[in-house]
Amino acid sequence: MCSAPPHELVDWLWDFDAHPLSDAERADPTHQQIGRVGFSGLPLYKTTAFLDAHPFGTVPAAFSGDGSTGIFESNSILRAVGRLGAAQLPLYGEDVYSASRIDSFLDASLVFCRDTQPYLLALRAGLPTPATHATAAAACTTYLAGMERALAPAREFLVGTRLSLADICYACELTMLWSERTQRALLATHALTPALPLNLAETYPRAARHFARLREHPAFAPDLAPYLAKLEARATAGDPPAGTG
Ligand SMILES: N[C@@H](CCC(=O)N[C@@H](CS)C(=O)NCC(=O)O)C(=O)O
Repeated sequence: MCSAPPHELVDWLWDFDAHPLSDAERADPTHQQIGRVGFSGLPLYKTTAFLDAHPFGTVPAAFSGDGSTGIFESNSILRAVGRLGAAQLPLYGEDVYSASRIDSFLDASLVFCRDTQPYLLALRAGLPTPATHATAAAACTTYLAGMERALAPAREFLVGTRLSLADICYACELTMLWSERTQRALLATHALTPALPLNLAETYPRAARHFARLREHPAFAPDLAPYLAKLEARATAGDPPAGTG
């Protein structure tokens, strides 16, 4: 497995054997592409084999062990991990129905992501627009209302009685949105407030509690806790002084 921060991917060769670009690879015209999402207008370097395996040319990108089969879309990569590790840890349901219900949550999460990604990318570029914000805010309302209902009256997990891919995906989606909390000053200059309500625990108490539980779960905490703590520290540092906001 190999990974790099998103901003470094412009200097990598996108391939089964992904690695930082050599000068010769950068100069090879067969590798040169123009990014569309998240790398809009930037040159990217993708091998023909990568594009054969990943027809939409996106990351995250997973492969079978021999590199012959590409798996794209993050939720499908999540499913592959769930299937590969089923004997050690069943995360993808106990039968056709529970697995399909997990799929239902993964699909709902993809729709949510589709509507929030343009906003998060615009925010990262320092250019949030009312239109991308409105779409993201509406997506948050739909997604969180569904999660709130799914967790009623006091369910511990989204599907069945154990942790599943549905919970993992939910934790990742909310974590992505958490980053906007560090951008409240920028949002305010555009007369906008975070699309994911700051008073989550009051508006969607079960959904908020579930996220709070998941971020502390031993399987999530090593990755999520430091990342969320960093975001929350930056968010607090950017808060207006008490009594002025
Ligand atoms: N829904 C997809 C989104 C993938 C996606 O949009 N990836 C962007 C980066 S955020 C990308 O690879 N862009 C490459 C390009 O524009 O050529 C997923 O979850 O995998």
